[in-house]
Amino acid sequence: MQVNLKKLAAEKAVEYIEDGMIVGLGTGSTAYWAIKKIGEKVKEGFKIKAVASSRESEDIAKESGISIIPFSEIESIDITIDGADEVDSEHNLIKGGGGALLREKILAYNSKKFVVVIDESKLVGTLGRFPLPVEITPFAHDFTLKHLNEAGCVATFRKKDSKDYITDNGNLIADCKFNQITNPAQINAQLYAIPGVVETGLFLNTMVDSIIAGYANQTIAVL
Ligand code: A5P
Repeated sequence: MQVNLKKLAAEKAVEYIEDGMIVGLGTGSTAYWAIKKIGEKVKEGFKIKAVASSRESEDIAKESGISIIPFSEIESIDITIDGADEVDSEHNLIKGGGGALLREKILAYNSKKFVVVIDESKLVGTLGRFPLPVEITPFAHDFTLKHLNEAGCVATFRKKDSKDYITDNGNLIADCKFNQITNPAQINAQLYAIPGVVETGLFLNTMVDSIIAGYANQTIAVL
């Protein structure tokens, strides 16, 4: 039987959650397993409250019996569990393959502990093979795309069913193919400086507390 490595890593991360905590729910096919596991624990009597990084995750959480609370009711988040598209050797991340990077970064930034769950295919030496998602305003989006391209990548608007992909925040996503991002902090700052850029999918290692990776030999490593 083939083991689901995303599930393995996600369920390990759920062990970090303690009764009574405020939990941030990530987005994507790995975070999905964490949400389902948290749902199981809630059914067993675990009392946690959650905030979600996307409408999709909010729906999965509600279906799983997890209470979603408004941000106005909390001061911070105890732990957020989320996936990633790439993790480099210094634990910088590319995120946003699922389009939720802005809300994901807000959750990560406001969390006491940010735990990233991946299968081993996400581990890379240097970031950049996965196109970096950048959320941009619809206003004057062609100008913004032009400046993204000048930053050393090939940037294209993400499409869904041949239409522009629209984020939960009503913005667009530009997927920026760099091939190699050798200095993530510098690229991040450079992209932020472009008016129209709302957020980048670069999550610098200063934001990351733990990385839990599932390996094909069915082991888990906490990095
Ligand atoms: C969602 O916007 C992303 O940041 C995801 O966390 C990332 O794309 C990883 O997704 P999977 O867990 O589906 O691979």
